Amino acid sequence: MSQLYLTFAAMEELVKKIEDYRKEINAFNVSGNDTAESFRIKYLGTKGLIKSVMTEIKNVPVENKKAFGQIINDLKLFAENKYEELKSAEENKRLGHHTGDVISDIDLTLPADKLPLGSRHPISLVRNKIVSIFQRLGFAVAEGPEIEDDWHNFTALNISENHPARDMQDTFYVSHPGGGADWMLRTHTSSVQVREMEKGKLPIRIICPGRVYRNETISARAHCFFHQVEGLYIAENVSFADLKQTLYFFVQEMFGDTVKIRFRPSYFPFTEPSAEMDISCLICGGKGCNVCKHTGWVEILGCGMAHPKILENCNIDSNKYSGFAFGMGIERITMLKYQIKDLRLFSENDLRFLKQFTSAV
Ligand code: 2NL
Repeated sequence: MSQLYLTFAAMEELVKKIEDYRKEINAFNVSGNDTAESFRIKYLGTKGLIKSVMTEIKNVPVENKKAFGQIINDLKLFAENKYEELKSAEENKRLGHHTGDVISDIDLTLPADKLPLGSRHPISLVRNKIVSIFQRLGFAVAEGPEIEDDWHNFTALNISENHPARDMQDTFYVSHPGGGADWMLRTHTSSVQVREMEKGKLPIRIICPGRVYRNETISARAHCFFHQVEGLYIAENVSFADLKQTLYFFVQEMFGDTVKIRFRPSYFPFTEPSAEMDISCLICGGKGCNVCKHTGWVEILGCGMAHPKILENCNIDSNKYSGFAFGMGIERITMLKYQIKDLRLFSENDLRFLKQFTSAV
């Protein structure tokens, strides 16, 4: 069967039709029933005029097909651009932009969307509380570096060369661009207190909150980093009674005034004598429960009188001055305060956990 191609006259007519459509499209404006959508249906729709001229291509003789394809494609692009113009013209009309007036269906008086509000980390809340209690007793906050040298972290604190705390198993040693002596992540904030003592300004009454690092296997009760507050008071005639009264005040402010304290003898290389302090169990009030392992008491901190040797190490005359020091883990205090059973919750960033601590302590 032979293909029936358009005659020359018919092709001329088709070109004319395409030119007419272009003129119509150019003149189209949105008004009344003439909308961007009616334009789309008329020209660009599946049964639209451009589709219908496209179907004519099959009847165009081979040598003219390419030229026809091009002018029809041009027309289609022209109509598509026009359609986008018409849509934005309609949108502008809807918003009243064309007249410059402010009538619009966007209500600018509506309250803004709620911004999700974060909450403080429980460790921060408890640290702030601890800091503010000691500030009321005249303690100033001191801070120092997390990467320390052997002197400030160990030697000045009377921690001997062969002390197990220095072991690779307990301490994270780091290489330092400056090279030289041993560098490490501080294992306690006592190093900050050494730096304060070395400044030579007395008396000293400071607390040192901060993050510390120990090379421990992570579990419900241990982590490779945790947070500490250490305190140091050095002046003339500071006694163990001053230490007891200071810590008793702290406990009453932190846990309430029905809480009792007790001291047990202990050992730290940097204090003599040394003690650990317990508080009466917050859960059972001392009657005995799981939290206090049926003893009625829970340990919250270590403390003692500053060892004369560390005073001398920092060029402080230990005949003239004496002092007390204490150290506590913020995680431990927080776990007791909120009955949190697993240390790992503090560093997992699970919002379901963190969102529970919105109010001030
Ligand atoms: C604990 C025990 C303690 C200290 C820290 C200290 C610091 C200097 C001098 C003397 Cl510069 N002592 N700090 C003293 C006793 C105990 O911490 O169990 N901490 C979590």
